[in-house]
Amino acid sequence: MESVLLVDRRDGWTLLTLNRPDRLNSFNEALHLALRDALDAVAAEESCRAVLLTGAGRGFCAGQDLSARVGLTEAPDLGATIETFYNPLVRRIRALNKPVICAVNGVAAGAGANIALACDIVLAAKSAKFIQAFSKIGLVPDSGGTFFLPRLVGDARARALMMLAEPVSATQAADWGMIWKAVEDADLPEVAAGRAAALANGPTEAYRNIKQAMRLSLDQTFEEQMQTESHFQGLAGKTRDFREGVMAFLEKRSPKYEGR
Ligand code: T3D
Repeated sequence: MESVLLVDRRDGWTLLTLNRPDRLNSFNEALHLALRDALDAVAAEESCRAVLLTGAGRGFCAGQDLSARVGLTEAPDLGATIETFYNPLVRRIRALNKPVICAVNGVAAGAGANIALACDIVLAAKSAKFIQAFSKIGLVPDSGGTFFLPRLVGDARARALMMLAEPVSATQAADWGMIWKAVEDADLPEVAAGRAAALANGPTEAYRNIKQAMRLSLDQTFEEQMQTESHFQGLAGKTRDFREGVMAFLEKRSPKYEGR
């Protein structure tokens, strides 16, 4: 049987493909565990300096596999499944010590939409859609959706998206600042791989600290954030990549970053 997650180690970066295409790559326990293990593995691999997450087939991810929720006789404790599966996944993506690009190749619904938004850079095929599908089945957004969406698109749009559960096209999502870019469907794999390769050849420590500084900026005051910036700049100034970046600039050549 083919794996529910395809892990493809490329030159300096890793492609992770959600692989349950006949269920629109919705999450069952096996997919959760496989993705969790893969993220832990790439976090520990020094040779991997960027991650690209995408989906197999025509969809990116339809959130929770609802067939696993059929025939429940008792009221399930969904809070517990969120704490056990979705929250640890989103925390891993946010805290990963290297950049994560998400290539949304098709529909991203429910937790699938919010897992995409948890990534550092989101590219989407023009035919892709983002749907906060939760309220359609009587649920509330999870996987960080109530945190990310108002910050990305503003309160008014976030509320309407969550309550109306209407699809947002990739182009609209890009216009609203919900994602970075919408690209032609046929171009998505190549554009996303190009970006992952570029990040894999970049100053990894700087990227890691950009992630941390951005994470802190969501909760901190201006003064606290200024201190955060000086802290991280202090660290960046001690990296070999900073020295290389400056030398390359002065010598008018492309830098060769080592990621440290
Ligand atoms: O339970 C907990 O642990 C709480 C956590 C919740 C997290 C969540 O993510 S809740 C939200 C769950 N997701 C949804 O409600 C989305 C359900 N899916 C859809 O609304 C639609 O499928 C889409 C809008 C995403 C796509 O529509 P469309 O018309 O392009 O495709 P389709 O025909 O509906 O789906 C294709 C197949 O995938 C179909 O199977 P079939 O008929 O070909 O055998 C469909 O049943 C299956 N599929 C799609 N989404 C799911 C799914 N199967 C299981 N779970 C799904 N989420």
